[in-house]
Amino acid sequence: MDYGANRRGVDMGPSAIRYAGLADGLEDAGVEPIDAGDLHIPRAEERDPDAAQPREGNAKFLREVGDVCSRLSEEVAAAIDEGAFPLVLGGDHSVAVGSMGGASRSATLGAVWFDAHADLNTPESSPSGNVHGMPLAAALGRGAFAEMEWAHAPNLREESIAYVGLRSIDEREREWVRDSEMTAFTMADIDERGITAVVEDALDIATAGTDGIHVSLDLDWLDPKAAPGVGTPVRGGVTYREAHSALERVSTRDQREDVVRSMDVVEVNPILDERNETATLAADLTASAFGKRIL
Ligand code: 4U7
Ligand code: MN
Ligand code: MN
Ligand code: MN
Repeated sequence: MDYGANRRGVDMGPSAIRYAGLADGLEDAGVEPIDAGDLHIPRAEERDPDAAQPREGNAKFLREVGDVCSRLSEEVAAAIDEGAFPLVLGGDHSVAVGSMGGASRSATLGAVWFDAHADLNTPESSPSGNVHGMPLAAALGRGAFAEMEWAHAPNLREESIAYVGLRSIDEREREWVRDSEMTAFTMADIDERGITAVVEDALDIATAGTDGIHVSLDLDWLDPKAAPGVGTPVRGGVTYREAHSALERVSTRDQREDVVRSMDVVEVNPILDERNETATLAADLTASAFGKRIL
């Protein structure tokens, strides 16, 4: 879906990622992928013309996003109950509310947030009104989200959330991240300490005291040179190699401790992409996260 994004077109992300060979990459990683298909998303033309108007403060298409996330949360919880691993393809990052809601239904959850952005705006604080800038606030039930049942991920532990690669943050978000129990590793931390050390720390934080973790990969985490097909590019992101290294750490940890419960791969916008490069990268990084290696 693209209800939560600033630019149209991320709803085509899942097709582009499938086309780029996600299933083959997962098979190379030794997993048996089952494609559960797409959630039904009402087309833009069927949309309520008022829906683009901000509501609950400043949030566009909030009812539509809530409807999709409720259904996604059911699917994610059901997949986990069946012993499967839910891999959610966005779409814009607001889908993470459904992923984390489902993954935390019967378990305490930590999260590692690979993103240029903090995604901690509330409908009150958002400068844009786009819900893809709000999924962590929603899942934590902050601001106007406190009243919205679909938004709550009650077993998501704030102290078990770690950002990796943060470099674009709004003023209110900055205060909130500082005052929060979350840990933020910025690009400066990666510059100083290297990607592996930072990711290991993030995994330690997310796994300590939780039953498992959610991994959220926003493709704008990477530098726009490596991932041009995103709606909110920010210069100075991680390189192609750093990104692979990071997701390889995730799979190594999961192979050792079986801690990863769910993952989403979001914000790939094929309209803005160059030769499906960003979608291909998304597929390759996902294969790395599931354990694909060169040798
Ligand atoms: B993404 C932004 F103002 N913070 O809220 C906002 F800079 O899921 C950007 O990380 C949000 O891609 C980006 O609109 C959301 C903006
Ligand atoms: Mn982002
Ligand atoms: Mn994001
Ligand atoms: Mn596992």
